[in-house]
Amino acid sequence: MAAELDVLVVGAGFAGLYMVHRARGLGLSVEAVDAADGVGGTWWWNRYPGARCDVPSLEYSYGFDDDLQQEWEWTERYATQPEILSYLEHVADRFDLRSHLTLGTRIDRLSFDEDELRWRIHLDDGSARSARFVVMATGCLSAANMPDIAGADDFVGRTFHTGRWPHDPVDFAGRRVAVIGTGSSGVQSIPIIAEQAAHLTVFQRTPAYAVPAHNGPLHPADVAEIKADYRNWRAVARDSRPGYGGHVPRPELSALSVSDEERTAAYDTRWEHGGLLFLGAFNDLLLNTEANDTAADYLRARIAEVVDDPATAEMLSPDTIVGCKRLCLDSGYFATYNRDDVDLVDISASPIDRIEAGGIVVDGRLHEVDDIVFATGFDAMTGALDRIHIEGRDGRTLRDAWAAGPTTLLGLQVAGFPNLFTVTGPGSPSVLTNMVSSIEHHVDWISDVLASMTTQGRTTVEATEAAQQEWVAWVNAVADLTLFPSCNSWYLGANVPGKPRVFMPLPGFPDYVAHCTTVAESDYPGFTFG
Ligand code: N01
Repeated sequence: MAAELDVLVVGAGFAGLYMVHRARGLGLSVEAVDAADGVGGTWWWNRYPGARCDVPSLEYSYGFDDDLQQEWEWTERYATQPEILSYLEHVADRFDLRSHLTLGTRIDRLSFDEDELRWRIHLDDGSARSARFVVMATGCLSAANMPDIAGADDFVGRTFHTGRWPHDPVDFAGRRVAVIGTGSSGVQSIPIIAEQAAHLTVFQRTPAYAVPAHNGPLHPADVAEIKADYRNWRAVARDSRPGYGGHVPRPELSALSVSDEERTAAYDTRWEHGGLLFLGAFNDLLLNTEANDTAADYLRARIAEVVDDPATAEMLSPDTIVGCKRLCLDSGYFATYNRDDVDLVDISASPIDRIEAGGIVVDGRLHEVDDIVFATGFDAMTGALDRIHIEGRDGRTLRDAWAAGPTTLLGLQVAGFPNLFTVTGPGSPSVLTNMVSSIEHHVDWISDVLASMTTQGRTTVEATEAAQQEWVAWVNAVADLTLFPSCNSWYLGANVPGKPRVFMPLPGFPDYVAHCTTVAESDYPGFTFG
């Protein structure tokens, strides 16, 4: 493997693999490095029971190659983790990417050499690289958030984190299991763990809103219809707010402009269809609290219908804005609480006191368990970048630059870090969209920059401080127009103690894509070239 590269890519998930493919296509020497022993990124690590995507398979997949999308056969509406992983392995083989990958190796340190105008890269196997460009394809949800709970080391049973699940099958049969956390990972894994375990205790800090997934096998006729017009299907998706579901009619009405019956009928239709586009029932659900309340009331009523015990139903009913935390997809989640062998412990008012050898103590009471599953999420969007020592101009680290919260231009570059790009970085729509749509858009945009620099003999590209400040202000202003910042979500960094509270993703995918195109067509205002 060449020590001197044109492009070093960090990560070999959806973003890293496509970046390698594009960079090689430009005739650049490229290598991707990933700590995992295989490709897949998120889908390599998140192997917990029930792990599957919440964006439909036919859209949560690459659109850059028509043969690939025509040939690959998804089996279910929402693909399972193993199926997505085998898809990414197929992509790595089909496009002959493996010779460009260094797996099972972590990048310890990246530093920009201002004399040579190259990045120096140190890997944990003791080897080094030098590259003109570095592309951080590190994922938005890849740095596991493990809460610091007193006594955790004393626990004698097994512990797991959903985002770092073992590769060997985990057998919960006959065991008393605790799950801490009720976000998407908890909501997906809890019904399956409950079926396997002798007893399950769920520790809930904040209840989650969930709509039915209505997952099931894909019908060949529906797949054929999409594949007959796949390019157009993708184009329509790219033009939709979340980067998928472009064929679903856009909401034109306010939830407050219709009668109660019409509103309920609209929610019923979305409920019966299932999926995250429930929030598209009206055009103001994430803009107006009163409108949002109508959705919240609807979803709470649905919980009360399913959960037999009114006290448990009450505990499971959120009182927050619907959608300000990512909505979850339910495949038997709420019904699980009707089982005699499942208990729910509310830790909103009184957090876990400590973990002891035999279990978890809350309010002085020991809940005896054999296994603890931490479904406690991620240090989202910045965590994976923070965990690498990245040193830009004047020895300034990215950690220091982002001490008060992440700052980027377009979510793609950080001032003071020349020739370093972040795929789906903070300040871009990323996690508010179909990630694959955002990833393809970013990788294409970065590839265009690299191509134009080669043509024009430019050596460095860097966001200006002024343009970055303007962009950050814009992202905050847009977020403040919405209800997104209104609760303690990982979008805001609120789930990680001490993390600055900044709303990190930018709502509004199509406008963002159009803006990035204008920037490229205008020779990149806001960026300087050396
Ligand atoms: O993580 P989360 P996740 N003590 O942060 C709780 C994507 N994803 O892995 O809300 C006790 O959402 C925390 O409580 P609170 C998707 O984008 C997608 O579930 O902070 N509890 C919360 O209940 C998703 O949004 C899919 O009060 C603690 C839970 O742990 C994102 O990944 C599947 C705690 C964490 O929920 C993250 O989802 C899985 C503590 N110290 C993930 N710390 C699909 O595609 C945290 N919690 C379907």
